[in-house]
Amino acid sequence: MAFDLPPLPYEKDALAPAISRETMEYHYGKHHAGYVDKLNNAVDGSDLADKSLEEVIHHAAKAGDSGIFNNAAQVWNHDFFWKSMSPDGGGSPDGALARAIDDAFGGLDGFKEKFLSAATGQFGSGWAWLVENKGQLEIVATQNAETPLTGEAKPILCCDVWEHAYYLDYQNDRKSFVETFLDKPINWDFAAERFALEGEGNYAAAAEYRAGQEAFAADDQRVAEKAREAADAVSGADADALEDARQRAAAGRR
Ligand code: MN3
Repeated sequence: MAFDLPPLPYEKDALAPAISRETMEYHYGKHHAGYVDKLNNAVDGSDLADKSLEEVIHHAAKAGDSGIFNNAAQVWNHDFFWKSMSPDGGGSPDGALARAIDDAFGGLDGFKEKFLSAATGQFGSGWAWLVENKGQLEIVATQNAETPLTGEAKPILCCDVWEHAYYLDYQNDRKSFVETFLDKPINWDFAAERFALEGEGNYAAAAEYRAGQEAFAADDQRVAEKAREAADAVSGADADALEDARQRAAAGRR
Protein backbone atom coordinates (compact mmCIF):
# COMPACT_ATOMS: atom_id res chain seq x y z
CA MET A 1 0.00 0.00 0.00
CA ALA A 2 1.33 3.41 -0.97
CA PHE A 3 0.05 5.37 2.00
CA ASP A 4 -0.27 4.31 5.63
CA LEU A 5 -2.62 5.57 8.29
CA PRO A 6 -0.30 7.79 10.39
CA PRO A 7 -0.26 6.69 14.03
CA LEU A 8 -2.25 8.75 16.54
CA PRO A 9 0.16 10.77 18.71
CA TYR A 10 -1.70 9.62 21.87
CA GLU A 11 -4.15 6.97 23.09
CA LYS A 12 -7.73 7.12 21.83
CA ASP A 13 -9.06 8.14 25.25
CA ALA A 14 -6.26 10.63 26.01
CA LEU A 15 -8.25 13.73 25.04
CA ALA A 16 -11.38 12.81 27.03
CA PRO A 17 -13.61 14.43 28.10
CA ALA A 18 -12.98 17.04 25.36
CA ILE A 19 -13.09 14.25 22.77
CA SER A 20 -14.27 10.81 23.86
CA ARG A 21 -12.71 7.46 23.01
CA GLU A 22 -15.86 6.62 21.06
CA THR A 23 -15.42 9.69 18.83
CA MET A 24 -11.77 8.80 18.27
CA GLU A 25 -12.67 5.23 17.38
CA TYR A 26 -14.96 6.47 14.63
CA HIS A 27 -13.08 9.58 13.61
CA TYR A 28 -9.58 8.08 13.47
CA GLY A 29 -10.44 4.40 13.07
CA LYS A 30 -13.19 4.78 10.45
CA HIS A 31 -13.09 8.22 8.82
CA HIS A 32 -9.33 8.86 8.71
CA ALA A 33 -8.56 5.22 7.93
CA GLY A 34 -11.25 5.28 5.22
CA TYR A 35 -9.59 8.21 3.45
CA VAL A 36 -6.28 6.30 3.46
CA ASP A 37 -7.94 3.22 1.95
CA LYS A 38 -9.76 5.21 -0.73
CA LEU A 39 -6.59 7.13 -1.59
CA ASN A 40 -4.63 3.90 -1.96
CA ASN A 41 -7.33 2.44 -4.21
CA ALA A 42 -7.38 5.61 -6.31
CA VAL A 43 -3.60 5.83 -6.88
CA ASP A 44 -2.97 2.08 -7.14
CA GLY A 45 -0.86 1.35 -10.21
CA SER A 46 -0.39 5.02 -11.14
CA ASP A 47 2.71 7.25 -10.91
CA LEU A 48 1.17 8.93 -7.89
CA ALA A 49 1.61 5.80 -5.80
CA ASP A 50 5.33 6.61 -5.45
CA LYS A 51 4.89 10.32 -4.64
CA SER A 52 4.75 11.96 -1.25
CA LEU A 53 1.30 12.75 0.15
CA GLU A 54 1.99 16.47 -0.32
CA GLU A 55 2.94 15.92 -3.96
CA VAL A 56 -0.24 13.92 -4.56
CA ILE A 57 -2.36 16.70 -3.01
CA HIS A 58 -0.66 19.35 -5.11
CA HIS A 59 -0.83 17.33 -8.30
CA ALA A 60 -4.51 16.42 -7.83
CA ALA A 61 -5.43 20.03 -6.97
CA LYS A 62 -3.77 21.28 -10.17
CA ALA A 63 -5.27 18.54 -12.28
CA GLY A 64 -8.73 19.11 -10.81
CA ASP A 65 -8.91 15.45 -9.80
CA SER A 66 -11.36 15.78 -6.92
CA GLY A 67 -11.52 12.06 -6.19
CA ILE A 68 -7.82 11.84 -5.40
CA PHE A 69 -7.60 15.35 -3.99
CA ASN A 70 -10.40 14.89 -1.46
CA ASN A 71 -9.00 11.68 -0.02
CA ALA A 72 -5.35 12.76 -0.05
CA ALA A 73 -6.10 16.15 1.51
CA GLN A 74 -8.32 14.55 4.15
CA VAL A 75 -5.49 12.15 5.09
CA TRP A 76 -3.14 15.11 5.53
CA ASN A 77 -5.71 17.37 7.26
CA HIS A 78 -6.63 14.72 9.83
CA ASP A 79 -3.01 13.94 10.67
CA PHE A 80 -2.49 17.68 11.17
CA PHE A 81 -5.62 17.90 13.34
CA TRP A 82 -4.47 15.10 15.68
CA LYS A 83 -1.15 16.92 16.08
CA SER A 84 -2.98 20.17 16.76
CA MET A 85 -4.19 18.61 20.03
CA SER A 86 -2.45 17.09 23.01
CA PRO A 87 -3.46 15.58 26.37
CA ASP A 88 -1.07 18.22 27.81
CA GLY A 89 -2.55 20.99 25.69
CA GLY A 90 -4.27 24.22 26.65
CA GLY A 91 -2.79 27.23 28.37
CA SER A 92 -1.27 29.90 26.19
CA PRO A 93 1.51 30.17 23.62
CA ASP A 94 4.76 31.93 24.46
CA GLY A 95 7.76 33.42 22.68
CA ALA A 96 7.62 34.45 19.04
CA LEU A 97 4.23 32.80 18.47
CA ALA A 98 2.66 34.70 21.39
CA ARG A 99 4.02 37.97 20.00
CA ALA A 100 2.67 37.18 16.53
CA ILE A 101 -0.76 36.39 18.05
CA ASP A 102 -0.71 39.71 19.89
CA ASP A 103 0.18 41.51 16.66
CA ALA A 104 -2.46 39.78 14.57
CA PHE A 105 -5.37 39.45 17.00
CA GLY A 106 -4.62 41.76 19.90
CA GLY A 107 -3.99 38.78 22.20
CA LEU A 108 -5.07 35.22 22.88
CA ASP A 109 -8.71 36.14 23.56
CA GLY A 110 -8.88 37.94 20.22
CA PHE A 111 -7.44 34.88 18.50
CA LYS A 112 -9.98 32.56 20.16
CA GLU A 113 -12.86 34.82 19.24
CA LYS A 114 -11.84 34.99 15.57
CA PHE A 115 -11.06 31.27 15.35
CA LEU A 116 -14.42 30.39 16.92
CA SER A 117 -16.21 32.72 14.55
CA ALA A 118 -14.49 31.14 11.50
CA ALA A 119 -15.22 27.62 12.78
CA THR A 120 -18.88 28.22 13.55
CA GLY A 121 -19.38 30.40 10.46
CA GLN A 122 -18.19 27.63 8.13
CA PHE A 123 -21.38 26.43 6.42
CA GLY A 124 -21.44 22.65 6.24
CA SER A 125 -18.31 20.53 6.45
CA GLY A 126 -14.83 21.94 6.64
CA TRP A 127 -11.92 23.14 8.72
CA ALA A 128 -10.76 26.15 10.69
CA TRP A 129 -7.06 27.01 10.46
CA LEU A 130 -4.48 29.25 11.99
CA VAL A 131 -1.98 29.97 9.22
CA GLU A 132 1.03 32.16 8.62
CA ASN A 133 0.97 34.15 5.42
CA LYS A 134 4.15 36.14 4.68
CA GLY A 135 5.00 36.55 8.33
CA GLN A 136 1.45 37.45 9.39
CA LEU A 137 -0.89 35.13 11.28
CA GLU A 138 -4.36 34.70 9.82
CA ILE A 139 -7.41 32.56 10.43
CA VAL A 140 -9.03 30.85 7.48
CA ALA A 141 -11.90 28.42 7.03
CA THR A 142 -11.82 25.82 4.27
CA GLN A 143 -14.68 23.75 2.87
CA ASN A 144 -14.84 19.97 2.79
CA ALA A 145 -11.31 18.65 2.10
CA GLU A 146 -9.81 22.00 1.07
CA THR A 147 -6.47 22.67 2.73
CA PRO A 148 -4.15 25.69 2.99
CA LEU A 149 -1.43 23.31 1.80
CA THR A 150 -2.24 24.11 -1.82
CA GLY A 151 -1.81 27.86 -1.32
CA GLU A 152 0.82 30.23 -0.05
CA ALA A 153 0.04 30.13 3.65
CA LYS A 154 1.74 27.81 6.12
CA PRO A 155 -0.69 25.85 8.34
CA ILE A 156 -0.01 26.31 12.06
CA LEU A 157 -3.04 24.65 13.69
CA CYS A 158 -6.41 23.30 12.62
CA CYS A 159 -9.75 22.16 13.95
CA ASP A 160 -12.00 19.73 12.11
CA VAL A 161 -15.54 21.10 12.01
CA TRP A 162 -17.16 18.28 10.04
CA GLU A 163 -20.10 16.98 12.10
CA HIS A 164 -18.36 13.61 12.53
CA ALA A 165 -15.72 15.45 14.62
CA TYR A 166 -18.14 16.38 17.39
CA TYR A 167 -21.60 14.86 16.95
CA LEU A 168 -21.20 11.96 19.39
CA ASP A 169 -19.90 14.25 22.15
CA TYR A 170 -21.63 17.57 21.46
CA GLN A 171 -24.49 16.62 19.08
CA ASN A 172 -25.19 19.69 16.94
CA ASP A 173 -23.34 22.12 19.23
CA ARG A 174 -20.28 22.94 17.13
CA LYS A 175 -19.65 26.09 19.17
CA SER A 176 -19.14 24.16 22.44
CA PHE A 177 -16.84 21.72 20.68
CA VAL A 178 -14.63 24.47 19.26
CA GLU A 179 -14.63 26.39 22.56
CA THR A 180 -13.45 23.20 24.27
CA PHE A 181 -10.81 22.61 21.59
CA LEU A 182 -9.46 26.15 22.12
CA ASP A 183 -9.46 25.76 25.90
CA LYS A 184 -7.94 22.35 26.54
CA PRO A 185 -6.47 20.04 23.93
CA ILE A 186 -5.12 22.83 21.68
CA ASN A 187 -1.42 22.06 21.23
CA TRP A 188 0.56 25.29 21.45
CA ASP A 189 3.88 23.41 21.42
CA PHE A 190 3.04 21.98 18.00
CA ALA A 191 1.88 25.40 16.80
CA ALA A 192 5.18 26.94 17.93
CA GLU A 193 7.15 24.25 16.05
CA ARG A 194 5.16 24.92 12.90
CA PHE A 195 5.55 28.68 13.29
CA ALA A 196 9.34 28.30 13.59
CA LEU A 197 9.65 26.17 10.43
CA GLU A 198 11.40 28.12 7.67
CA GLY A 199 10.17 27.48 4.15
CA GLU A 200 8.69 24.11 4.95
CA GLY A 201 5.17 25.08 5.77
CA ASN A 202 3.45 23.64 2.77
CA TYR A 203 4.16 22.10 -0.57
CA ALA A 204 4.19 25.35 -2.57
CA ALA A 205 6.33 27.15 -0.03
CA ALA A 206 8.74 24.22 0.23
CA ALA A 207 9.18 24.12 -3.55
CA GLU A 208 9.76 27.88 -3.57
CA TYR A 209 12.24 27.58 -0.73
CA ARG A 210 14.23 24.85 -2.50
CA ALA A 211 14.28 26.89 -5.73
CA GLY A 212 15.50 29.88 -3.74
CA GLN A 213 18.24 27.83 -2.10
CA GLU A 214 19.38 26.52 -5.48
CA ALA A 215 19.41 30.02 -6.98
CA PHE A 216 21.38 31.23 -3.98
CA ALA A 217 23.92 28.41 -4.39
CA ALA A 218 24.25 29.17 -8.12
CA ASP A 219 24.68 32.84 -7.33
CA ASP A 220 27.29 31.98 -4.73
CA GLN A 221 29.14 30.07 -7.44
CA ARG A 222 29.12 33.14 -9.70
CA VAL A 223 30.36 35.37 -6.87
CA ALA A 224 33.23 32.92 -6.21
CA GLU A 225 34.16 32.97 -9.91
CA LYS A 226 34.22 36.81 -9.95
CA ALA A 227 36.40 36.80 -6.86
CA ARG A 228 38.83 34.37 -8.54
CA GLU A 229 38.94 36.56 -11.67
CA ALA A 230 39.68 39.60 -9.49
CA ALA A 231 42.39 37.72 -7.60
CA ASP A 232 43.98 36.61 -10.91
CA ALA A 233 43.86 40.18 -12.16
CA VAL A 234 45.66 41.65 -9.17
CA SER A 235 48.32 38.96 -9.14
CA GLY A 236 49.30 39.72 -12.77
CA ALA A 237 50.44 42.85 -14.57
CA ASP A 238 47.28 44.65 -13.45
CA ALA A 239 48.48 44.46 -9.86
CA ASP A 240 50.95 47.33 -10.39
CA ALA A 241 48.30 49.51 -12.00
CA LEU A 242 45.90 48.71 -9.15
CA GLU A 243 48.48 49.57 -6.49
CA ASP A 244 49.29 52.78 -8.35
CA ALA A 245 45.60 53.74 -8.43
CA ARG A 246 45.24 52.90 -4.74
CA GLN A 247 48.17 55.12 -3.83
CA ARG A 248 46.91 58.00 -5.95
CA ALA A 249 43.47 57.67 -4.35
CA ALA A 250 45.03 57.66 -0.89
CA ALA A 251 47.18 60.72 -1.76
CA GLY A 252 44.05 62.50 -3.01
CA ARG A 253 42.32 61.93 0.34
CA ARG A 254 45.20 63.54 2.27
MN1 MN3 B 1 -12.78 14.53 10.26
